[in-house]
Amino acid sequence: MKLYSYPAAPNPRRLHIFMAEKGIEMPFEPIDLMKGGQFDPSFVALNPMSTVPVLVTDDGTVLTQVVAICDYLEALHPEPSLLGRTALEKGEIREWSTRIFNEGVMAVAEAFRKSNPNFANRSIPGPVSLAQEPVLVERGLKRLEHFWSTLETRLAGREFVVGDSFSMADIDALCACDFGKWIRKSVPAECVNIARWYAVVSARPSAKAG
Ligand SMILES: N[C@@H](CCC(=O)N[C@@H](CS)C(=O)NCC(=O)O)C(=O)O
Repeated sequence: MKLYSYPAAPNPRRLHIFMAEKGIEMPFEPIDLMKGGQFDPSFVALNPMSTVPVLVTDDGTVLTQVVAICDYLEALHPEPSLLGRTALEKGEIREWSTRIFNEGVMAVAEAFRKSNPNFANRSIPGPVSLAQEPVLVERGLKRLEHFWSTLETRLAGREFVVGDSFSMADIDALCACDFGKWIRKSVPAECVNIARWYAVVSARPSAKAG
């Protein structure tokens, strides 16, 4: 097995925290997104979408999506469970992970990629060249406000996003909160439930992965 990644970026970080929680280590090749490593022909041959992370399994299968890689690794390393043990836990974790990704991570991505000069004509990851649309920055920021309020409500009276243990939903929420800092948007001061939860999950050793 071999992992190609750039751990500091938000999507790879989701995977690196997941692996750290499970104590999974594997051969690793850094793909430096700051230096355009994702467009190197040898990497494009592996993943034509030019995104990280990428996992190549022992039989040569290429997985390019964080959720797919996590599903695969959870099946190989079930403990500790991060994707749920019961049918209901699995459903609820997927429900919240997906919402947090779409409503939180993607809201920040929208505001970040559509405004940062380093991403001119690269407003979405991958090989398609698209101009930055300032209107999407505003939209991303509004979506992010809505996300904070959704997460704040969800965490009222809860230690973790789903159930009574740390899961992928917490990993995704942690990465969404930290990604917000890339656009200088910290969790609003009035979100006391998020602040309490964040103090706990960001103190886990795995949070340093990525
Ligand atoms: N759908 C992919 C998305 C991965 C993705 O967007 N990765 C970003 C880093 S966070 C990337 O590789 N960006 C390359 C670029 O910006 O050119 C997944 O879930 O893993």
